[in-house]
Amino acid sequence: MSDFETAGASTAAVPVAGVAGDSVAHAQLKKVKKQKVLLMGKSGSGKSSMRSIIFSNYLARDTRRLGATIDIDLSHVKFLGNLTLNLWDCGGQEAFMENYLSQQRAHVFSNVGVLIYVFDIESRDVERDLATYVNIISALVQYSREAKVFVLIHKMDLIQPTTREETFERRAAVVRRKTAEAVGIMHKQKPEQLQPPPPVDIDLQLFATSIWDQSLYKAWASIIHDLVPNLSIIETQLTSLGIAIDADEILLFERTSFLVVSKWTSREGERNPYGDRFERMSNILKSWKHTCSKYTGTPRNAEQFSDFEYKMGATFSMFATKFTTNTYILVCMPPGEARFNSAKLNVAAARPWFKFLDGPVVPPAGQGQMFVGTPTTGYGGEAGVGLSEG
Ligand SMILES: Nc1nc2c(ncn2[C@@H]2O[C@H](COP(=O)(O)OP(=O)(O)OP(=O)(O)O)[C@@H](O)[C@H]2O)c(=O)[nH]1
Ligand SMILES: [Mg+2]
Repeated sequence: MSDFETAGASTAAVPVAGVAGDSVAHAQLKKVKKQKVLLMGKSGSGKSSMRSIIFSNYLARDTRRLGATIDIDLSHVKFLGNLTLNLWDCGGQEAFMENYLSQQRAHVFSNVGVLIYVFDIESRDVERDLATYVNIISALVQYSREAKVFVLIHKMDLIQPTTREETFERRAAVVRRKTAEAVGIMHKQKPEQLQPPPPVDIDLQLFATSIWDQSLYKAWASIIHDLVPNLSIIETQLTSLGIAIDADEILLFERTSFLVVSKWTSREGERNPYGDRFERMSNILKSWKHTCSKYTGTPRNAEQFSDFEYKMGATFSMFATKFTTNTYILVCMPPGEARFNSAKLNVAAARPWFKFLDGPVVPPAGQGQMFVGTPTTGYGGEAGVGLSEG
């Protein structure tokens, strides 16, 4: 029995407290946010490949055709309508790197929100790669000391599965040490300062990645997670919805990248032993989208599916459906036809309350609230029972 039912909610309609119907929450919504994201690393390390897979619907094998990036390839990726990623894909050939660190230094490293640095695990000149990395971190600290740093130890598919974890940990330890060194160099470069500069506490996260599996989605979901505006409101609303429909898990995906923007998991759902299920779902849904495109002849970037249902007998049910203009939602729940149908109706009813994900904020008119019925009340008879008007 869910907490929801335990609370004695046996009526057809139950207001979900504190969600978007609450005008205070809407007043707190933040407006459009721009983030400068630097994508750097040695030439051939895989920067443009991952960018093309995540944001341009490339298949992993398509990346073999990519040419080396000349200077900086600048793209503006609209994410969820209210976040724009200014993605600076910086060609990694030595001459370009030297140029970023000298003539273009201020231009490249100012106002950076996130630096994603990619190391090719198979590189033959590790010392040189690390020396370049130290120089890049020094420049970043000089111009954007608040920036977050994500280091991707990439092409892990080329390492034997049995030694992958150990290889990653060893390389990660070296990168952490070099990052600390880079910050130290910055301090030494300013002896003329009377006051010692404040300590730089670099926000560094490391991931083992490959374009050939779901690890890429895990890393990129973490990168965008902290950038998404209004995350706490999204999380509050997903929690309310999840509890109300008695789900085990809800995932919210951005529609083009299929990166998980936010998720909610019930106590029961937390017992799921597959810790990588989120990025696996991103990978599966995106592959499925490609397959739909192939067999329907629709362009890869077009919307190919609006609904995906899966009922696994007495084990579980799930559906993934188009939610708002910029998102898909996936709901996983215990089996049962009434519960399934009720959840689908409730998700549809909740849609207007997540409209803020699509861009400029328009608070819902009137005093409406997101109402939902319990899974036990069902919706078989009167359509819209328990749904209020917004
Ligand atoms: N095995 C393997 N190959 C990869 C992976 N990621 C990218 N590649 C390959 O690496 C090659 C170079 O990739 P790019 O993305 O063009 O490299 P880049 O970092 O953008 O290079 P520059 O633009 O010159 O800086 C391509 O042939 C990709 O298919 C990976 O995870 N595993
Ligand atoms: Mg490139």
